[in-house]
Amino acid sequence: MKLTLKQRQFYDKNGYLVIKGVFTDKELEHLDRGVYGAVTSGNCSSCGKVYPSPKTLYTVEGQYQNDPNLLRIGEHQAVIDSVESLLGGHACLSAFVSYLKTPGASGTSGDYQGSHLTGHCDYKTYQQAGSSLNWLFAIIPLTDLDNETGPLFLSPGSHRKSKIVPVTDKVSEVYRAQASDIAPLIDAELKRGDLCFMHGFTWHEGKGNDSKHDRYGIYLKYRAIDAPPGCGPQLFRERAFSVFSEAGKRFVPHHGDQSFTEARLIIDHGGSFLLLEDNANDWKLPGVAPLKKLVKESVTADVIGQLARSLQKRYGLDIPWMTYITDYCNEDGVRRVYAYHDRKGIMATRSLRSKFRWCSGKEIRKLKNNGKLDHKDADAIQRWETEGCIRGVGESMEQAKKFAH
Ligand SMILES: O=C(O)CCC(=O)C(=O)O
Ligand SMILES: [Fe+2]
Repeated sequence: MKLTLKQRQFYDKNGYLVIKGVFTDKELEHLDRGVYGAVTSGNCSSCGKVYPSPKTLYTVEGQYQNDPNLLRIGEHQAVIDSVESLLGGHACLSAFVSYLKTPGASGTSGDYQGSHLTGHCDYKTYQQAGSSLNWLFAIIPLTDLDNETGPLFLSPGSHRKSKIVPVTDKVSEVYRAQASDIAPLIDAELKRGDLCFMHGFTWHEGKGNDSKHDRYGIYLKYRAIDAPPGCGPQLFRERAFSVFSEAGKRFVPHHGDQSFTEARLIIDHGGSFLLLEDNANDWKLPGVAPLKKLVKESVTADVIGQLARSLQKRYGLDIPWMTYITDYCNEDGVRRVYAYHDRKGIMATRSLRSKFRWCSGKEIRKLKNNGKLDHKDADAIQRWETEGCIRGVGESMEQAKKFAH
């Protein structure tokens, strides 16, 4: 399904687009089966409440599912053609969630920066999907979101009130719009079988379920391939990845069954990189290993938090933000690497203990060739230097809440 120029212009102006009646009854029944299969079998999060408990939100995370009825919607032609047209190039899934709210369940909570009690914007530096600088929602309601069931409200044009502002030549931050900056939220009047695209900066609110039936639907998040999440992606389990077709696997680039066991940081001061002495004259990027057990709801933000706290505690390095570069897998688990641009030279000028050294790109390559620097560290530095990405800042939840704009 190709979007018309008019549809793309509507999306650019309003930060959302609704296409009516996209899915066939058969396709919708597959999705029903997928959502209810997960909810009734308990393969979802619900604070331990067995379905059907009243006033309960059941969250089905596609990352942990293996049912084609549910997962194959992530590569549905009508969805991905439009997504890639709106994001301006190749895209991938950054989150795959289905929400089911039983009668009496409340609406969404407010923005984390506190300017609205129920409406919010999901660009968040501490979230695996929300911290990309170019992402959107593809929403597929599976019930009519009428007044009783709980409409999806959104604020037309609100996506333009948040601003992307460069921090360095490689990384940008977002000045997030506040509730007072945006137009009033309106009912998107979504019905079962519609497809709604919503910009990642668009303010919105899902109302509570005052009806006598379940309110449920699919909320997919896609990001442009060249706009990685500042705080790093969460991994789809291999069993979820394997459900996608050969052609559809490109929508799930981050997958694996291992957990995060280590995190390292590239500190870049004008093309010089900070290395830490390893044993016997070898060098490595500073970091933390092993990581302690991660908080399930915010794994990626927790990795940043543990890395930041460890670098502060062990070496006195204060890192205000980091941006995700890549992951390396070995038998023990996943090592995640981030970068920080020490633009002001705060770290470069302080007297670091002798076990640190600053190295130019040339010295990095020499150390690597002499077997004195881990190849993965050298690779991460090269990616940071050469990859043409639109990178945003990633933060731990505490940092995001402390330094919020
Ligand atoms: O309940 C809804 O329709 C909105 C959910 C929401 O805010 C979200 O998925 O980010
Ligand atoms: Fe939201």
